[in-house]
Amino acid sequence: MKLTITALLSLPLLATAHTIAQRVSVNGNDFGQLVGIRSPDSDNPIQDVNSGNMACNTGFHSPVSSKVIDVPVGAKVGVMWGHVIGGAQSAGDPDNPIAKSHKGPVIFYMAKVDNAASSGTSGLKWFKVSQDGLDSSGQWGVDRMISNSGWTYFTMPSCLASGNYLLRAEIIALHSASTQGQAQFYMECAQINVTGGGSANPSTVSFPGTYSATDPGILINIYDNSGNPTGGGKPYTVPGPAAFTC
Ligand SMILES: *[C@@H]1O[C@H](CO)[C@@H](O)[C@H](O)[C@H]1NC(C)=O
Ligand SMILES: [Cu+2]
Repeated sequence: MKLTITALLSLPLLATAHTIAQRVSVNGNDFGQLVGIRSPDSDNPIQDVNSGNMACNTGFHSPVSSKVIDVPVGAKVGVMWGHVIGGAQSAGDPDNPIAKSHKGPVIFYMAKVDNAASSGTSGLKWFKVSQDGLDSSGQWGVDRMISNSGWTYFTMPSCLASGNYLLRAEIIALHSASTQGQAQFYMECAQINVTGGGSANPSTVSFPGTYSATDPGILINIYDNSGNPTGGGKPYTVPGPAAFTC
């Protein structure tokens, strides 16, 4: 009972302090606010894993960028998260880029499309290219994202086929995830053009479809006996398939 009360007390304080992915960089070149990425006006999470909006969110800030960002294979790709569009909601916003309570993994997926600027988002075939969950010291991908001023990174696999892709950047906030349906999913899709690639054919999954509300990385109590959100010494299983490697 002590455990439960301690955990609950640490939960709801910052429950409305959410996040939006809103900038893309390639090898350190920041393309700027809302360029080449479809970002919504609202920072609210999706909590229904079966929602059609699980692929690339909805309610985009208008106009949506028509930019398709070239990404050479092997490049360090960055996506930056902020509390609201533009980053801080007010000067010194403690919940920018996200509330510190929102522990969880940082994940990237990609889907091959004909034209990243105009592609729809239903029925796409997604593969995971990167995941950053919980490390042995109790630090989450979200902790590292906050330390990096909202930036999250992965390296573009060298064997992927050249051409247009949607790049799906995702954060799952697990502060209330011990109740089914309370994990918070944040995702935005960037419009990219992979260049210099190979001929790999990754196996794929669907959004919605690949996550279940009862997956061990989605329905989970992340608090230890003292109420610390460090996973209680247990390893964390990031939802979805393994990350693709060449
Ligand atoms: C993708 O890159 C290739 C190679 O540089 C280029 O020929 C093509 O026009 C680019 N496509 C888009 C949509 O940017
Ligand atoms: Cu939130």
